[in-house]
Amino acid sequence: MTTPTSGPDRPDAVVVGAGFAGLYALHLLRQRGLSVRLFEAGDDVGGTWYWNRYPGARCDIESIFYSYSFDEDLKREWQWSERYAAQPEILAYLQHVADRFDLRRDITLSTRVESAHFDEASDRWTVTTDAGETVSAQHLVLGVGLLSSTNLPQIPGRDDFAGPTYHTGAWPHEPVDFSGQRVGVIGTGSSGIQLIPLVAEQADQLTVFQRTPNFSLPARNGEPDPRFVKRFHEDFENAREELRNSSYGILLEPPTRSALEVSDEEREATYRARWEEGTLTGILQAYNDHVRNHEANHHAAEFVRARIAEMVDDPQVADDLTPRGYAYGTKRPCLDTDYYATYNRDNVTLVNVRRDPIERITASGIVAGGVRHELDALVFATGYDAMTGPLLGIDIRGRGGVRLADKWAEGPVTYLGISTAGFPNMFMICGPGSPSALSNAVVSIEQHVEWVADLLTHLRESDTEVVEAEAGAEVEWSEHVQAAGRMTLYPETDSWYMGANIPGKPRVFLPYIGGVGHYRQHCARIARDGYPGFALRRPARR
Ligand code: N01
Repeated sequence: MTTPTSGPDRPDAVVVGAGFAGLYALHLLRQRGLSVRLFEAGDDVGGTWYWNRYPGARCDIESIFYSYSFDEDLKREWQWSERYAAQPEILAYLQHVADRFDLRRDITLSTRVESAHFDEASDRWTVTTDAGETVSAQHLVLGVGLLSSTNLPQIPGRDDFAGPTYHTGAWPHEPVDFSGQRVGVIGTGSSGIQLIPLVAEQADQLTVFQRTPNFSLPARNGEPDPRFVKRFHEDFENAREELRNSSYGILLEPPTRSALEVSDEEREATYRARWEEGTLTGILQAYNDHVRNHEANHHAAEFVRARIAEMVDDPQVADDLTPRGYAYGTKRPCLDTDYYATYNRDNVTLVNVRRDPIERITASGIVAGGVRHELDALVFATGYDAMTGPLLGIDIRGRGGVRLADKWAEGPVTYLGISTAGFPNMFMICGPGSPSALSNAVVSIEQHVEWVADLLTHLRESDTEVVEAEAGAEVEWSEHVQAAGRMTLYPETDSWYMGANIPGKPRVFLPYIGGVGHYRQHCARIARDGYPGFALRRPARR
């Protein structure tokens, strides 16, 4: 009996995850003639935008940028209703993409990939799912997301709470009504900052438990910016090229001057203008040294701190909401609608848990600093085991049965954030060591997917079929990623970029800060030069 070369349980590639990354990977690999199976744990496509249904969830990069650019017609035909679209609209967009490109026929929903083991005898991946299916694939493409492995902190008594509990990243599908309730929210990152104003409007009482205040700018959401819409409609190719070769995957005039070379008046005027713009990085990108130089950073941070003091009526609450002790931008900054003003409401209480630590969760609420806060519902806006969590959540084993979790025990080591030695034909989309979290993820996803598709095409054309990062190349790249990080202020801060939000997680700067355009050119050069740093070979057995 001969082994079939393809079929539903023997595709050329298995793609994991049906978010922005997985959907495009499925589309492009299929276009390149590969047979593909995509597995998605959710009951529908959408990834992050399927799971994050909490009130206020929306993107904070302008939707015209935070959407695919691989297809001009798709770009033209989808009109975003807002500058920063809300979760239902982004989910509808991804559902539209799945239908428009006929992706669903190769997607298996409601099915979680549990393990992926590399079989050296056949040079193929054996992938098993929680539905009991086993598939053998030549390639494994991991589009599992950066922020999809939820973090529920180990607070004493966490499971004793008698009322409903929610995590922003696993929000129920049925509407949640907080009317008449006393609601507690733990966490004031991007998710908490979006959710808190809307819960405050609905709930009887809202108590926010804040450990670290964040820097947040007003979103000034509204109509999509007509300048950008026009550019993409009239000058698609050039606009796309500019986006793809930018520093962060957004159209932005790169700063050329230091914050320290201008007068106080000029700096203040620039910050004020940027404050009015309503963009995530407006102030940070006003000068070129905000994330490299403490003094420069201090100016920008002080400007935002002064705005918080203006917006919050109670001076003690304003002080508690004021971020200090870390450089602005080194924890992921936020964009909000009415966040600070929410604390002027009579039904909102802020608990500074640095001053009044959470002692325990009880059946009826939270005890912090000796005070009992009685609650009917509790929301964890406590973030994610970022970047490595979703990958290590799958039992991945490479050559010699080595577990990825063991290989990365001291932190992730990758070549270009795409590949890791000992795990042939396995590709991470926006893996650790790529711009990913420090960029517009959609632009970075497109670059990775296209680069991987080109590599797989090259393997076919050169009759090699097996590709693996070389150990030396990945060590060199990973050292470069850390060295680039050390040129900035990021490593000084406890953030999820550093793995510092998860107890016991190795402290490693997870994303690459070299910039989207620079990184793109580097990857293109590697492809052009015949993939140095990768070993290409023929398969063990067809
Ligand atoms: O998570 P976070 P997130 N006791 O890790 C606190 C993206 N995103 O879901 O800072 C008390 O940022 C924790 O405190 P601290 C975006 O990239 C994008 O909000 O660790 N508090 C922090 O305040 C973002 O960065 C969008 O001291 C505890 C909060 O919980 C990323 O996802 C929207 C605690 C977690 O903040 C993650 O954002 C949403 C404890 N034991 C998310 N443990 C947009 O596009 C944790 N905290 C707009």
